[in-house]
Amino acid sequence: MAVQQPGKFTVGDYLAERLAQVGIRHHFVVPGDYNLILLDKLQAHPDLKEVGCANELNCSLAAEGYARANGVSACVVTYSVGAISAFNGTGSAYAENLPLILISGSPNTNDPSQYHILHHTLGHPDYTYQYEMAKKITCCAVAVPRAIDAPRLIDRAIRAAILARKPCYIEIPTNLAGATCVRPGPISAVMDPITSDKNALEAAAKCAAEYLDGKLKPVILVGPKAGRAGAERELLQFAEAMGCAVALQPAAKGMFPEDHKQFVGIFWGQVSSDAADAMVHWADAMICVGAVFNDYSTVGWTAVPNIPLMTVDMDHVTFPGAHFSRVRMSEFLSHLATQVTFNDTTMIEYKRLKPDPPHVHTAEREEALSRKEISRQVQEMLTDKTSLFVDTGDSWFNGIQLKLPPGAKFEIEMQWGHIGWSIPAAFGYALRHPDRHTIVLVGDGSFQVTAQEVSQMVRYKVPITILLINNRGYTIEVEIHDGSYNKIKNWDYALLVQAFNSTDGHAKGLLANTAGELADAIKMAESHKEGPTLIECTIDQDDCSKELITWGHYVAAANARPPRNMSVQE
Ligand code: TPU
Ligand code: MG
Repeated sequence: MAVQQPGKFTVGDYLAERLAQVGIRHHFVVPGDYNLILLDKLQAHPDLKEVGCANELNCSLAAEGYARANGVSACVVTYSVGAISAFNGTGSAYAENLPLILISGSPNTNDPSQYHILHHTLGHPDYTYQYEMAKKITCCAVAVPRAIDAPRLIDRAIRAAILARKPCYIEIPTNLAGATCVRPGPISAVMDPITSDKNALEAAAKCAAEYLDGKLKPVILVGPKAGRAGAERELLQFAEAMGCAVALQPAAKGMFPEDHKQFVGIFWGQVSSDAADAMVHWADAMICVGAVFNDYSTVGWTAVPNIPLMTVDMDHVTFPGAHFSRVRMSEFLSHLATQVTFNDTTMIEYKRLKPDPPHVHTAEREEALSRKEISRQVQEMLTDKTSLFVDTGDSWFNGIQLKLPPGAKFEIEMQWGHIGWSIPAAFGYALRHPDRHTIVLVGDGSFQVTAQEVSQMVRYKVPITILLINNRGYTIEVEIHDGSYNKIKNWDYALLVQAFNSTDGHAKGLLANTAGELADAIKMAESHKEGPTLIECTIDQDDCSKELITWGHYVAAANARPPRNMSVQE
């Protein structure tokens, strides 16, 4: 604990107070001499709990996961050696629309003018490079030059992040964290949202009515930004007012209830679930709510909708031939819900197209474990209290195919797609939601990137269940483009967990080679509350989903398109 000088309020205290006021209860840190005084100040705040991470990549991804659970998060690192690693998780927060506050300590304010060469830096006395780099991956970057500037700059960065649902960057020199500072003003100045422009909202609603006029088969397509905009309740209200089919993009899974009668599956081109692709192709009007069309979600550009779209984004609405800025998604959807005409034509068609429930084979106890059997058993684990994290690899496809019971939550990082994200992100998330059962589906290759963070789950006694699918390599890469680089060194994953336990930990590491062993391991995991349980599930190298093979084929084709500007001779 820092020794607090009574009556002295500092830059570090100011930052601590603002973090607590925006609702942060855990801040993720890796110490270094440029941030130690700052860490003392944050530690001294009664509402903030410091959470140490094994490295700055994991620290930033833990904060990324915490932002998913909490709406906003903070990651505190040291200069360059720390911050440049933390830029990766910050990039994830940018791509995934999460307000992560990246805070870095920095050199003493006297050093640049004295042309001092400092440790942890590039070795030349221009110390602006980190701030310049941070500008590219945040919505607002500030470097505090004097204590007097801290309140204004800290408030500016945090407000920008909260409004834009993007990360921000705050750089605090080592000799300013403990410098005297004024106390913060009302937090509403930082937190209060910008409401829609009334005229734009009305005009957009009118345009929506015109767009839908005369259309017979409207479909709603929900994308990941619907959840990030906090518009799930209004989306439901709007969808029920429309009465039409609702399909979700893969990264939006969980943002609309899957047991709802209007849910028609995950639209993911040729690897869609249920009959979502048929419904989307059948539609004559498509209301895209927070949709993101990238190469992954469109299966290498093979599934781009070919009808004019109405696009509802986080803070604007676009139609063929019209655009309305400063229209908030939630306000627009609830407003539109009162204006639209009920039209359930697509639901009548869906009843005809909906595939019958698949026949699911239950493996015998002694049968060698397979991907299908893992999915079957994971499906049975899901309850209203589950939060399921799926990492890059076949875990994406297996996760997307699962049926989420009401209340279950689903987390995927499909825009940034950093292998290993799920381990630190689930750790950060679970600290904020100790009431939920966090389950992670992760491949062996992904796990090896961020495995150290299992040791924090041990340290903080977080009962996450990790199902590590060991197919001995980078199968998703094999399906996109194979080579010897897709093979990896095998580990004894269950034993690794024992190493993290050392003498005082309570994690369990289990190995499942058969269906029966997996069932027993899951039972053990469900009753184990003193720390994480890692279950290594071994499957054959070639045992992957058909969706991965199809998707991999088209993504590879998109990657391989020849340059367009080739000369005729070539
Ligand atoms: O199911 P499976 O075997 O595909 O999953 P696993 O074992 O986790 O392998 C994932 C392989 C993979 C790589 C190497 N998926 N994407 N990549 C490329 C990649 C490299 N580095 C980072 C940080 N993220 C990536 N997505
Ligand atoms: Mg693998």
